[in-house]
Amino acid sequence: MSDKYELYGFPVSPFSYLVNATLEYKGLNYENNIVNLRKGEQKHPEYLEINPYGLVPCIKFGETSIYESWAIFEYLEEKHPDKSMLPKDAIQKSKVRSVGLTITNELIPLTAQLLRDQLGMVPLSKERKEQVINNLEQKLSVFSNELKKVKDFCEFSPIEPLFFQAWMNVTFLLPNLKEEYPTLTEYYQQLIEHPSIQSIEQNPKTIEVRNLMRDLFMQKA
Ligand SMILES: N[C@@H](CCC(=O)N[C@@H](CS)C(=O)NCC(=O)O)C(=O)O
Repeated sequence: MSDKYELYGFPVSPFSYLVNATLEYKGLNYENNIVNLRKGEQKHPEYLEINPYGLVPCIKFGETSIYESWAIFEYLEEKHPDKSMLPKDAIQKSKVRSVGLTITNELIPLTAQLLRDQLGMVPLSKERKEQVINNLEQKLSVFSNELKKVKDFCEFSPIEPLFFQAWMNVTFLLPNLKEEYPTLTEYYQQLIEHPSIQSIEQNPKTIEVRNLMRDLFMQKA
């Protein structure tokens, strides 16, 4: 019997994107439920029953729910190993995790600070904003080298969806980085063509959220 998964996510979140792309790549049966972070739906009591921390993503099947994007990914990878998203070799596997976790733990939190500032949620002083941008740029330089070493270990790993959405967010805020990091821009362009990413991008729910966020940023600009 194949499990039917309920995905709870918000497409512009790279963490949600990782889980959505994993479900897509593995060809799993799932329903995509949008938790509108702009409306605060992640803090609604019904959602807190699924993820008591009130964050996306989360998956639910039967009575079980799992939160934390990497925990969800690891569960799906173990349960549905056919289309593996990790290399078999232990060293390569750890390297892919290192690079993927750097996106999660280093690049995304810095970008999130800039996004929250741009939306007026948690404004940054001019000085602090410059520090965050410098820090992000330094990390991107290292990341761009590290990525080269691992990107051919696996056809599609957590790195691809995490990077795809994170880079979209970074360059939305700082468009000049597209030219500063041509290898990252080129990699992003290649990823747009990937069938699992195409499938998410063509989903009307994704398009709706992307338009919503774009309008919101235009209003704030
Ligand atoms: N470590 C968590 C992070 C999840 C997270 O921070 N999600 C953000 C979206 S990118 C969220 O739900 N934010 C809503 C809020 O802070 O209220 C994971 O990997 O799943």
